[in-house]
Amino acid sequence: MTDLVIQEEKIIERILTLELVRVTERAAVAAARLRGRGDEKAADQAAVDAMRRELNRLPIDGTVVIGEGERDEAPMLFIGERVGTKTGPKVDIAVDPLEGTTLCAKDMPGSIAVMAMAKAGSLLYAPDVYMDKIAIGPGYPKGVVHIDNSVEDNIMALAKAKGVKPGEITALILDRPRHAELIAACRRVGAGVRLITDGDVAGVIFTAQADQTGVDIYFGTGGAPEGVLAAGALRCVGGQMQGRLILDTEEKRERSLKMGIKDPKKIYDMTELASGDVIVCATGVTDGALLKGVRFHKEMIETETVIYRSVTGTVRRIIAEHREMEKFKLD
Ligand code: VTB
Repeated sequence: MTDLVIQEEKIIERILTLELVRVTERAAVAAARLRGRGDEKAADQAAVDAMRRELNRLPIDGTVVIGEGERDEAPMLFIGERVGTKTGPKVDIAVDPLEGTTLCAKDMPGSIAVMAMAKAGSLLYAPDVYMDKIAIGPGYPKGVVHIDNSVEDNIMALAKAKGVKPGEITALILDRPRHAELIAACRRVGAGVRLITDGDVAGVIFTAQADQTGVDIYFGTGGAPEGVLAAGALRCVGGQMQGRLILDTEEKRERSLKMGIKDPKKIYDMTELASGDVIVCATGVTDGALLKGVRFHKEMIETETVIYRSVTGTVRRIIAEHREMEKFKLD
């Protein structure tokens, strides 16, 4: 088989790119109705319900590889659940119907409804564990940073490649006690640290837009599902990312082995986290640097969505005005 044939086999029907928009739009609007109400679970559930219903309308034979959890703990969008009309192409689906549930419950910046789709077998079948991650944007030589290098070395190398001083580098890190040493190490070498409370899918994507966001590098431990979604988007714009699952108990190692992960210490490159033709789609729930949140008007609902498609590197932003959304009841 030639490379070309392999490539073509991995390519997803182009029209599906736009179909995903409806899915994340619906999830975002459902969550936005519960924005700022202080109820994370209700907002998450609303997004899950809406995303699942809309996914089941797509002409795909989809399997959720990254979802709301394993079958016994998630009644909907569990890992392994089949979605779509089952008539179309076999695809992997990764969902995070409400990324940043706390952000939504508190109406703080950056919560999004996000999902990815790729030909079956393309997305890492990742258990819901932590992942150690490092990511930078496009334009750097390959391997300039590495997950196993010291923080100091990574920042020095990045600064050199960017042509600035280490003190002119900004790292984005989740504000968690587990990151105390990481944060201290960044500051020791002179770098600035921007802390976020949640939302590391967007956090990784920020590195790809350093001019606008001011973020040069993403470091730290976040959710593995979020890592796969972020890798899909970053692949499209050409940054670099590595991830390593944190399988620190026998139970987690066994669970991942069942999912096909043989080497618990493996470092996954961006293209191993999300390979082939990956489409990532995200709609803003609350306002954020990546996307504007949902706006409710008298007879119209406004949403902003971004869609990344890795095979062509296309990034589309869709601002939609929904006038009939409420008429078309989802059930
Ligand atoms: C991060 C963050 C997400 O999970 O991935 C985080 O970016 C990791 O888990 O928005 P902890 O909260 O336990 O640190 C989220 O907060 C989503 O739940």
